[in-house]
Amino acid sequence: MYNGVPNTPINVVAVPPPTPTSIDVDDVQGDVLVGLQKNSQTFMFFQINDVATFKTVLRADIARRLTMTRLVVAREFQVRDAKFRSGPVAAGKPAPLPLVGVNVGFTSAGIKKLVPDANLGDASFAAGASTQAKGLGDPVDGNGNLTTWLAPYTSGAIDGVLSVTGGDDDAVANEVTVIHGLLDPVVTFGPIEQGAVRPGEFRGHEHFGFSDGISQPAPSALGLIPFPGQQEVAAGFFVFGYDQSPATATRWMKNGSFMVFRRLKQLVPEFAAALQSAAGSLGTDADLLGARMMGRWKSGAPATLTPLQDDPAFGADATKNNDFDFSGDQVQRKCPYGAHIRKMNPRVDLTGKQADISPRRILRAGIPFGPELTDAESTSGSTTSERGLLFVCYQTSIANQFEFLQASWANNTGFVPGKTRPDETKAAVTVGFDPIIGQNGAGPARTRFTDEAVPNFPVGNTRTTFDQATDVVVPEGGVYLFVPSLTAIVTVLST
Ligand code: N7H
Repeated sequence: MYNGVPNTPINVVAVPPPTPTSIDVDDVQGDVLVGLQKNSQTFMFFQINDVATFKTVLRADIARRLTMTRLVVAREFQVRDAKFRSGPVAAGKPAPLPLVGVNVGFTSAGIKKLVPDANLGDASFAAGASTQAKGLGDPVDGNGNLTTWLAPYTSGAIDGVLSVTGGDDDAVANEVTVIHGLLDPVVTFGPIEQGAVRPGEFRGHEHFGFSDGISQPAPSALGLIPFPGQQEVAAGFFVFGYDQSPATATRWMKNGSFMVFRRLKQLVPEFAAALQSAAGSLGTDADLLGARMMGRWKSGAPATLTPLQDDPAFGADATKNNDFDFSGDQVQRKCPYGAHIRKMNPRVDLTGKQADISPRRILRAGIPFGPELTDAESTSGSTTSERGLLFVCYQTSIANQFEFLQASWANNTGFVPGKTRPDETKAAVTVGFDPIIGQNGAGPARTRFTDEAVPNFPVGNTRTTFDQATDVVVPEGGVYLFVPSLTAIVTVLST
């Protein structure tokens, strides 16, 4: 994801001319593999009222406004060039380039309106995000109804999304106005979600304060030169029609991808208070505890390489900040097995048949939403204004990728399996929940623990857990979408 941050890796070095083995960069929408450039983003969810007119507008007007991968790659160079010419950002902030981007995706209901007999062969997509949410541990009442989801997301009335991105709010707002002009009242828009990178020194950091958008797989055949430690993963895990993608149920799925959207509220002062209070009783400090639970310090410096203190220069250095595989940290002295980044990408922790984690990788493209924390909220330790992450990821199997990460890794206290304590007992380690996104949906209590809240070196025989009485990330909605190729849009979905 480009988010305008000076330390954001620009990892596209060269795109080869299309060859039979290359990605069709003119046919894959731009957010999927590289990520639309976004300082600001509006998600315009919609319901189609008039299918025939919608198809006409889609083919005649929307299709040519779509931002495909080739343009996104070219814009990465434009951004780099602008930064280079204006010198270090701190020396004189360059005005953001407008770089308006538009992508479109459809839910299963939306696809069926356009192609009534369509079957995309993905059971999670067909069922939809709200049906699948209980299996992800989202809070439910005794009748199985989602209790934290906002009404528009449980209504089943969403057929698709137009996501509009750009260098600033005005650029995005102008394009949103154009889209309203084209599609009102052919569709009914809603919900509308607004995301934006955080201001000033927090740019590139999510609301808990951690630098985000560091570790992404490099899709093969796209011409990326991976950074040290960056895993190259077959493009077929992210886009249909390439090596390793599931057999496509429908020919026109080629160059398309499944998009998972989740509105995740973050309880920022509550998380800070939980870290502070646990740090007090564990005899450690809250920043160290936070870094161990994330697996990175706020700057992005990885705990496994800088275990005891933050190192902002390290965190900002894309040639170093992902160059580790936990092989030197097999007794979780530096980074707990349960840390968010280790749960989500355990690297060499998995052995045997599971050792190749390529089938579990996702491409993330989210953006924060909501206002900055106020002093009053910090002081009271209680959220009064909603803020969080508009989480987005791309994959070719929702069940094997996003849902598997959430349900079978983040929520699974036994994951990573097979670890033992470094002391003479050699007792099995129960890793616990992902302390950021893990959800204990087993009962109403939802309490969670994560093993080894403080470093256990040099003695290696002290055992502690970070216990959390409440969730700090609360799902408020979600949508599963298919982001089709341009070819599918103009030849199948709009005819
Ligand atoms: Fe996570 N955070 O900002 O606190 N995530 N995440 N995530 N996440 C990562 O490498 C965060 C969520 C992954 O390869 C970082 O970019 C927050 C969900 C994966 O090392 C930070 C939320 C899922 C990785 C965060 C959230 C994932 C990753 C480190 C929710 C999937 C890469 C910076 C509000 C189910 C792991 C970075 C790797 C990294 C945060 C959600 C997955 C700081 C706040 C729902 C795969």
